[in-house]
Amino acid sequence: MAERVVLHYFNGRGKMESIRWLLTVAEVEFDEVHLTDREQYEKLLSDGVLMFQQVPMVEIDGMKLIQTKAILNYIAEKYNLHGKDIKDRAMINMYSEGLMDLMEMMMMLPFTAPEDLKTKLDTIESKATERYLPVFEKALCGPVFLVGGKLSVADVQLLECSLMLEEKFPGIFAHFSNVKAFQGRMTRVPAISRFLQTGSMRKPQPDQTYVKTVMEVFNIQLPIIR
Ligand code: GSN
Repeated sequence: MAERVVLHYFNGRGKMESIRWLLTVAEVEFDEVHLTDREQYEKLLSDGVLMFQQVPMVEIDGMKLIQTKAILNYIAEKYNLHGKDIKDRAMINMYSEGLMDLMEMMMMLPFTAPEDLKTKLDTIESKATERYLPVFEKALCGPVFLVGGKLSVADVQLLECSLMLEEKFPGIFAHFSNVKAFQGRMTRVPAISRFLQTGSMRKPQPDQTYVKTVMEVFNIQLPIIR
């Protein structure tokens, strides 16, 4: 029997959350080892399992994979969530990169100086509504999925991103009815519906405990984002 997939990361969303989402949609069960202190991180470093001294790290199929995109691509390829050919894949990667850019902006919010928070939120909201959402609204005018009539990693990331956006900006989809309808369809997929219920492996919005742990593990001072 194949060994279970093990995720090494904080007990929070960060860069690992998209991986949790993708495994969930692929219906792959996983375990998690949470980084809670500096010693644990130093042990991973001294064991030589973090190629670039960074997490996320995922144990899968006898490998210890690092780099979020490489991990997502491996899972997407393995579970047929990466389109039918290289042209589909190019489109999927384009959408996926755009969504990661937007989600990374939101990921950094808890590490932002309080006096800069409003400006950062305003920038994210206007980028979301003027740059990113129009692209997805157009792509979903008719089709059920973003690329090739088939569920892909880009769809999973769009769903994750749409839920993150709504947490910060309720009503943001008022002028993006195709994206909102897509979100509704996706949340009715049984594995996704289970993931959205309390007690699943989905992580809540980052809180002060998460921020404090990340800072302690990496020996960093706040604010790291200005
Ligand atoms: O996408 C990736 O996996 C890499 N390109 C970046 C991973 C990364 O930045 N990991 C951070 C923690 S998660 N947050 O942003 C990390 O391990 N930082 C420690 C360090 O020394 O860089």
